[in-house]
Amino acid sequence: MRTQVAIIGSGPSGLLLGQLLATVGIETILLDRVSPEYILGRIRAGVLEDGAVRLLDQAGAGARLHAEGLIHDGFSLAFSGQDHRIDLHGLTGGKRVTVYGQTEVTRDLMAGRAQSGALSIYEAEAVTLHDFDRDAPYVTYQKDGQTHRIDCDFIAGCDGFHGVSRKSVPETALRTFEKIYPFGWLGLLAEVAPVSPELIYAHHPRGFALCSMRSMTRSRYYIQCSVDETVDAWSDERFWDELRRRLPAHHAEALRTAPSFEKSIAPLRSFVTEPMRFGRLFLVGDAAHIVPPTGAKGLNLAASDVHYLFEGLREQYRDGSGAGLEAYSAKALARIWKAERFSWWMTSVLHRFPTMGDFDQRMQEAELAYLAQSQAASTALAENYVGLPF
Ligand code: RFL
Ligand code: PHB
Repeated sequence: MRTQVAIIGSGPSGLLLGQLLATVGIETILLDRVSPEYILGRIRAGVLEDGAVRLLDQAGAGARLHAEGLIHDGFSLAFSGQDHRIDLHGLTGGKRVTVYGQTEVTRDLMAGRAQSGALSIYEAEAVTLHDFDRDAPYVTYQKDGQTHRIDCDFIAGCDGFHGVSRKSVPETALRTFEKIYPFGWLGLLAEVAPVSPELIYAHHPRGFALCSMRSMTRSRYYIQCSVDETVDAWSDERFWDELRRRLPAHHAEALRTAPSFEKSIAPLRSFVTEPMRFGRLFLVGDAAHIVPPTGAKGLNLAASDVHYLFEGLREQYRDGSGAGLEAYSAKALARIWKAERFSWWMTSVLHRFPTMGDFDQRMQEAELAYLAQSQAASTALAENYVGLPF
């Protein structure tokens, strides 16, 4: 088989890139290790920046998002038993975010790809990247007991943090930066109205909590937990009790509960690989970088990477110029490091670290109080939360 761009990974990065390339007639074949059903069973991001929404529109995948997504003009920072609203819309001159689950983004993109007739190969085993440091790269994989080969011009490594693409690059050719946090997030999904119409990011001496949602009848809640915790140790009752303890009293009283239908623990990590290009291989999204979810940036960063790579590939095929592809890594990384800083900072201010003493607790409370009172400080928070330009 032959294609122009081989895309490894059918998460939001790979699917969005494929749909954007299809709009300008660039052919792709997409490979994933698992099935579409498995991918759609993963519950992940919930908050989209305007830039990500624009790209989904450009890819022709925005219709349901506009019909069903919830526009949020602000969120609450809860600490010392009180709410402090961050007015995203007012502080950023009219910007806002859209609450629409990654599962739904992925479903919409998969439907678009199926409609366009582009080839997707799921449950592809032993995906291997070859000769991307030369002129004629190719990808091999196994399916139904046979080895297959795809020749291509470029390979887009959109296969997430545990994928094969980054690992195919010689270790000496890349530099990685990593920070692992000493806690995780336990997340729960339930068919029940959210406790409040806006998200609540709650700081508490017992640990961080987040009240989010997927719709006005479906809630997504998270509580900070220790890294060695298992889901089995958390009955729904225990989860709801712990969540209530971390919220201001009026929210704890208003919280409505229902049986959970998904519960999972995610570790928190910051990670960046430099550079993001090796010859004809480009790393995109979680394959190149990870942020802790506190700033809601992971999926949005994947979208901005895709934008830069799409523009580079379009320029290459339309004008024969490699300038955009040359600039891909530097442009993407400039935005990534700023989102890394923001996500690290949100995580540092809002979580309980095992080494914290009373002094550190007061420092966090003072920082949050300053944020709530100072227009300059809350503007900086709002500007990053709605997304820096790209
Ligand atoms: P994905 O989604 O991990 O997709 C990678 C795909 O590659 C496949 N794959 C392979 N295919 C072939 N061969 C191999 N060897 C392969 N290895 C892997 C996988 O099966 C998979 O289908 O990466 P992508 O596309 O870069 O997308 C990144 C986002 O998924 C991620 O950044 C976000 O989910 C992060 N995130 C959030 N981001 C936001 O912007 N806003 C949020 O509110 C937000 N909340 C979150 C989050 C992530 C979370 N978790 C669980 C990590 C909340 C949580 C709890
Ligand atoms: C979510 O709804 O899953 C979500 C929302 C905001 C975050 C992280 C996750 O910062």
